Amino acid sequence: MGDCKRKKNEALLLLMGCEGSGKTVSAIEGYAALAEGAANPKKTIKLSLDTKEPNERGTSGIEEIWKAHKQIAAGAALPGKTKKSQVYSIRLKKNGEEICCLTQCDSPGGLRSVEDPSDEQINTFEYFLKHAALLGFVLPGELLAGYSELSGKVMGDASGPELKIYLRINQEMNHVKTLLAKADELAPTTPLLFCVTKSDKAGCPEDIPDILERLLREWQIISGTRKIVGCSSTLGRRVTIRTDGASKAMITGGYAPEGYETPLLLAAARRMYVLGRRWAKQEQKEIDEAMKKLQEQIKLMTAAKAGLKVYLKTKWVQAFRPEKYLIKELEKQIQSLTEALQEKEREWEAVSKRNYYQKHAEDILAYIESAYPGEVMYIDKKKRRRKLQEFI
Ligand SMILES: Nc1nc2c(ncn2[C@@H]2O[C@H](COP(=O)(O)OP(=O)(O)OP(=O)(O)O)[C@@H](O)[C@H]2O)c(=O)[nH]1
Ligand SMILES: [Mg+2]
Repeated sequence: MGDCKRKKNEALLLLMGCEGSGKTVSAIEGYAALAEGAANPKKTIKLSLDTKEPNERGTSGIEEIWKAHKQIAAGAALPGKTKKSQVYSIRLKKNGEEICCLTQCDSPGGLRSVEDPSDEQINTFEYFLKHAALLGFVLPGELLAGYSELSGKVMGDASGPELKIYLRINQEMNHVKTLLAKADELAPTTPLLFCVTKSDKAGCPEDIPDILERLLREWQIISGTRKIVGCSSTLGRRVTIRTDGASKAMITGGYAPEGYETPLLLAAARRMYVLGRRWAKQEQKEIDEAMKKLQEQIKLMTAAKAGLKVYLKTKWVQAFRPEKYLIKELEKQIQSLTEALQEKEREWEAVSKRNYYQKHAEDILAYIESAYPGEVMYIDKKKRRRKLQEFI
């Protein structure tokens, strides 16, 4: 990655998956969806990309990716086999204001098809594995459809075409497991993202979360150590693609892409959540320290007041009583310190209201839920299915 170190406000997304699983199409259509703009029904959350201002990485790749999208939309060829890892980097805006930089890595066949990957390719891959906001695995729709068809059959009972499906699932899930073993060393808590691409081949998008959850449970990928999200996308629910003869596939009808912005947005939401959690901790730490000082001062003053009271009880002093006004002074000070302490307590409570990172994360998830109700899955660290809003 050379000079490409992750910036604070940057969300990295790594998409891994077998050859032809739909990674490049996902990268192209994901950026295109955001470049065209996305909004919730009430238009209170509008997400878009800044395609004019170069970012720290010089908005790398945006022109090629846009050109590729225009070609797909116009029915020209779909992308061919990716030969070299590509890193795309773009600024994400919410209601016109930049909230973070989104950087995605698209590698050829998740490195499986590359016979002899270069050192640079391996470095980029490991860098993303280590720093990504989400570790994304692409599972093509036909794999999920196949799994659904097997409906719990064990390998011994499968034969012919079923056995073929069984072996394909075996191969895919073992590959996911191998990559996860590597990720466990480099990034043991990064959440996982499973993207079901070509969902036109996998049936109804509302059913996909359940099938995906079953598959991940069966393969013990839901282990309780990481949060897991799952989403789906397609070039069109009734898309037709010509693959015969031509070197590159072409869309012949039904182009209506959906779901492609979700992986990018989930990565952005996760990054915002992590930054927000860190920010709130620091803010509250400072308030805690101020509160501790105030509590100590109150303690000292209260002790001084108690001491003076005892002193005042002696007969000799009672004749003069010059300290009486001192007690009043002390009481006043204790009162104002107590008020300052209460103010700090209120400030502590209000930290979450000032947490803009958290707000961005919540808004992004609210957009996803409004665009794809019930289609995005979230499983928490207790291995329970939860509402997407609870992902942060
Ligand atoms: N039916 C259908 N086919 C799709 C869809 N998306 C992609 N495809 C097909 O899958 C092919 C491969 O997609 P890519 O995005 O190039 O796959 P990849 O994962 O980048 O592949 P490599 O670069 O070889 O690793 C496309 O050329 C299309 O033929 C979809 O939503 N529906
Ligand atoms: Mg590719």
